[in-house]
Amino acid sequence: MEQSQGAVAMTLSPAVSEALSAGGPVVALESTIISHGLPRPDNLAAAHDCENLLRDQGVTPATIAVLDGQIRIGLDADGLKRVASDEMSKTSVRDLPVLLAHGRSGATTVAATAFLAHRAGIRVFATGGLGGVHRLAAHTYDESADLVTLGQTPITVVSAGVKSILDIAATLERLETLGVTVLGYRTSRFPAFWLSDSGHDLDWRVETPQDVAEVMAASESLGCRQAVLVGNPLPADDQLDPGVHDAALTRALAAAQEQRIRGKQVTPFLLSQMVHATGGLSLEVNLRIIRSNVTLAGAVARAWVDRARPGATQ
Ligand code: PSU
Ligand code: MN
Repeated sequence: MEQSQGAVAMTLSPAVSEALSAGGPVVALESTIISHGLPRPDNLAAAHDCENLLRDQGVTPATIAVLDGQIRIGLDADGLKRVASDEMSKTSVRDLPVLLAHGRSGATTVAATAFLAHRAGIRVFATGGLGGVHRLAAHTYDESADLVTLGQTPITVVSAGVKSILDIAATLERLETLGVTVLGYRTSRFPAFWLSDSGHDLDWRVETPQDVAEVMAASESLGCRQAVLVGNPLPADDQLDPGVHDAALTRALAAAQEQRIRGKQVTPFLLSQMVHATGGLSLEVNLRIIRSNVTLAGAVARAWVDRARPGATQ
């Protein structure tokens, strides 16, 4: 269904359109993780898996991408297949105008997905790991647009913190500066994606999806324009073995330096190097992270709509 939000036309899938008009729970999912974050063919299976995990909870999935210059909120099987199999550009907010003007296709990052989901009226978004400040940012200025966008977009993002390929301390400083509300889900430590604990303390901890929904409601009532970030760690038993992780990360970072990887190639390059250097173990952990975040985001989306319906069962 074509829906005009301001001047921009967005195509909502019938399921997403119905759920939003009925005030039902909806969770946005990004497409860069499918196109650039996971190797084929696991990527397509993971995309379907995430959607089904949400449907099993009675939540409508809205995977977001741009196809042939059209903003698509909720993809059909063909759309998911295209994102997983076609060569598609990694699309941040700044790329959206060009894709629309030129009728091009692109897989949306956390930044572009959050931007579009908010405009479609979606309140909750699940990803694997948010982008952040890269380790050599003092020299390269490489900071993900995910951070700036979350500083300007009132949406709740469930993420396993940020990837350990990044400068996590600097990322937390930037989240503070940008006014993003950061919550630890059943933890007081910021997760580091493959690792459950980055070693960095968080100020705020929540215990239930309802707690998250209360914070969202308070943020909205204050008129905050910033996101709420829910850091959801894997249980320690499910994380990547820290020894394996550290050795692989050293190799991955060295390879990026040697090959002078720059710009938007940095994150996909490091992710694929990690898969290689861990003999596929990082991929298994990555898939567990996505499933866990999608499941929690579904529960948060349900808690959010249940708040708005007094007397509804929790
Ligand atoms: N986390 C993952 N896999 C990914 C990404 C994050 O587990 O593929 C993607 C997201 O789309 C995120 C992007 O927005 O990487 C960040 O890229 P950059 O550092 O270039 O902003
Ligand atoms: Mn970058």
